[in-house]
Amino acid sequence: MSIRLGDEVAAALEQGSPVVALESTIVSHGLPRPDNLRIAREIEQTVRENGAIPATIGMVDGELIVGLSDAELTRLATSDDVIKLSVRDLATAAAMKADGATTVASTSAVAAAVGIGVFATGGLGGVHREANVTFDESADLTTLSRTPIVVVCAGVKSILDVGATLERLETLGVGILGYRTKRFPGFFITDSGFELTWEAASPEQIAQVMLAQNDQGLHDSGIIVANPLPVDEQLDPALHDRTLADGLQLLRDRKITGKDVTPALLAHFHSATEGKSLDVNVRIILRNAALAAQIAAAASKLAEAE
Ligand code: PSU
Ligand code: MN
Repeated sequence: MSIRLGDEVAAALEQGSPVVALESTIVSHGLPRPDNLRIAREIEQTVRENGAIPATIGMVDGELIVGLSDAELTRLATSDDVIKLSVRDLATAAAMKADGATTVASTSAVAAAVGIGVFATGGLGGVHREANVTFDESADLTTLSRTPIVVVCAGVKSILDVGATLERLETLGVGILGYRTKRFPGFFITDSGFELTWEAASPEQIAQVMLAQNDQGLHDSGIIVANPLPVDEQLDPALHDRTLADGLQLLRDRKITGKDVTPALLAHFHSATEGKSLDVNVRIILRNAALAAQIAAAASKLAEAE
């Protein structure tokens, strides 16, 4: 894979300074315009304020870039021809000189390939409701089964089948740590209703887990850090349930399937809640960016002490 590193990211990786990978699909497809560009910049700023260098990943003109410049980020946030790229699309999109945004799956794969160990996003993809018929399961899951990276997220979107997603993650050997909780978060809502085995108390402890995994020679799978919103910041659960039911009906009516499902449901949430879900979504991402930066900083410190 031919990958260009932004100057700042290249220097940080060279020195062993903390770096946090960020995805671009949330910018191009997950957040509404024109807020998306401002939010993308805020995410990067939050990573900096918490002690790490942000590396937003995406493709411009067929070039895969780790650490988009502000001009490149602007292009992916504003152009109408940005393709949502999963891992399987990366080579074709490069050869075809496309502009593209990377998902959790492709961001994880590219970040790990250049030696970045921590990645912040909003919510992970997973097993869709009715997947027993549609087979719709995000490549985020299978990619994490073979990619050594820590992904900080607020669980999986409540639009998915959360129980089935957790079962698949177990089968695929992907570890999950609740951050200061044993309840798996439900993205817009604090608690998805599912219990976790492991709870991490601090960024340092998560860095210890990364080190232990490496020392054990188990270099080929990801770890999910599930970071829930405080209860008083979640989307009102009743509003959430109503919006979700309407959204699922809308998908059926419009026959929306495949990679368009996630962006369509998120857009429905943002318009149907009159921006309430957007505020919550932004809070989620910024909190995850901060925690990811703290984990990356702790991991760098630990590596230095070795
Ligand atoms: N979660 C969000 N917003 C998003 C996504 C997830 O809150 O935009 C994106 C991520 O890039 C994730 C992708 O990897 O959706 C999952 O898409 P799919 O279900 O098609 O695999
Ligand atoms: Mn899918």
